[in-house]
Amino acid sequence: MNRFEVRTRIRSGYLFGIPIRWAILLNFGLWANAVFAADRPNILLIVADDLGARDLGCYGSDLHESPVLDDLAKNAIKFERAYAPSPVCTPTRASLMTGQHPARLGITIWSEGASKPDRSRPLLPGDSLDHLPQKYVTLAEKLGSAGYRTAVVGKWHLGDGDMAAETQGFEVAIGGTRWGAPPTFFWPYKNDTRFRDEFRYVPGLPFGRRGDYLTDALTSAAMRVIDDAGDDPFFLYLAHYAPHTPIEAPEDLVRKYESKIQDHLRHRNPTYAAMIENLDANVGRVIDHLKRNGKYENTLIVFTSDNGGFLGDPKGRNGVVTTNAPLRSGKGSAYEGGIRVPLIMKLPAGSVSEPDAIRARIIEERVLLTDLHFVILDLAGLDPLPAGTIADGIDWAGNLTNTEKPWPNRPLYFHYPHYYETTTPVSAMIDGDHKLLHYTEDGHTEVYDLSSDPGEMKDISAADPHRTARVLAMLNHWKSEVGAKEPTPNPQFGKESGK
Ligand SMILES: [Ca+2]
Repeated sequence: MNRFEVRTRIRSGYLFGIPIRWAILLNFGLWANAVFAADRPNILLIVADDLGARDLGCYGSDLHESPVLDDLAKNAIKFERAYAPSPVCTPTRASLMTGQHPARLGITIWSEGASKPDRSRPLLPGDSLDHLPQKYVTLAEKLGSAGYRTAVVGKWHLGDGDMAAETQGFEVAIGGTRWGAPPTFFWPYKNDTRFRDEFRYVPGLPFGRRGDYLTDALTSAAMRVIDDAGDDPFFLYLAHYAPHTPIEAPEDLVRKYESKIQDHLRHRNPTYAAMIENLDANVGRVIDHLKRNGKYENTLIVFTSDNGGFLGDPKGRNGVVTTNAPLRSGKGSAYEGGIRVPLIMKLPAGSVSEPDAIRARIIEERVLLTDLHFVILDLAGLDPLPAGTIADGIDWAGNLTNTEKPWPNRPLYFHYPHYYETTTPVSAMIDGDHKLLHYTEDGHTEVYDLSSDPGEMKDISAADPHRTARVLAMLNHWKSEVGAKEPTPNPQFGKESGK
């Protein structure tokens, strides 16, 4: 009897011929965890940083090469319309860990931005926490209590000290801090001068040599974690810093792309391209390691990114980084380029009854990364929604294993009460193909039909003002329900400083 049969029998009311109410009397929960932990699938959750929706070969890049992920997408499940719940790092990561929306968590900007809110603009940003409070039960805590060995390797960005990853359910944490990026991707991954106003470092890695590259080192650490889990099921959150700034990559790969750049290409940053090819090769190293150790088949692999591609700072250190075209805008924005991300999943063997028929699929439905919290728990054989769970995502694991099952319909919400190079404070709602954005600073609303206008070029808010008003009211209702923090007028804006 595998775990899926067990779950079916639990639903039927009997297990091993024992009525479930007796099993509950026998403290069934703990017993089941002890008996079946070894049978659970391993979970490898790889989250790239700032990787845009069009940055991989299989998602339409005309420059970046990503043969490993292309191959995984072709032979597994590729999502065409996956959304991060936030256009920036920390909120999306907090949402993955908790299954709650960033606006409900009160975490709406990256950690450093929450610590030092921008007071130079017409609106003061909505209040945001700079860490994930302990009161939440994280994905790692849930999986850990079901017998998983839990590790995070790479970016954490949800606090340090009392809020470090080690305090949020991860037995092992390597390479993560409250910071969103390393000062450099080259050994020793720290700065000898201050990075803005901080000395930054990447903790927990063994000795390296000059020229060693961070994505390679994190992957090696992840492979050791897999070895150290032995025969226990593991949850490995492999949170690569690449391809976030600073845009730096191994020299040989940069040269390769320098020779490939042409004026007509959409993607034209050779160093960024090299970061992505290196990231892809490192995903390949982990996959090969799983295969060598006989763990690949029973591992759920999820590959995604935390927000849309970073357009860059044309006059700054990083230059033009990427474009998410034909999607509009990029990181920070509630337009599609800021919130759409790649998402590829490989199911563990045993989770589907006809693996060949339904493993390789392209899914067009709109999904939210917050959903992954529940989908992963379900695929791990746990109850994703025990009584009392606050869920801002839905569990569509059943749709992956049963192609006949209709996908649930629900609106998607976004709330970014902050400024960024690409935006002023904005909230948005997607209902079917209908997308509404509301900009707080000047109060204007835009509406797009994503089916005919995926690039959000033609604002149709005036075409049906009643519908626009109704959808805006729904968005506002949702914001008040989750307690979304709003920006407020900045009384100091426009006044002389007095100096
Ligand atoms: Ca990010």
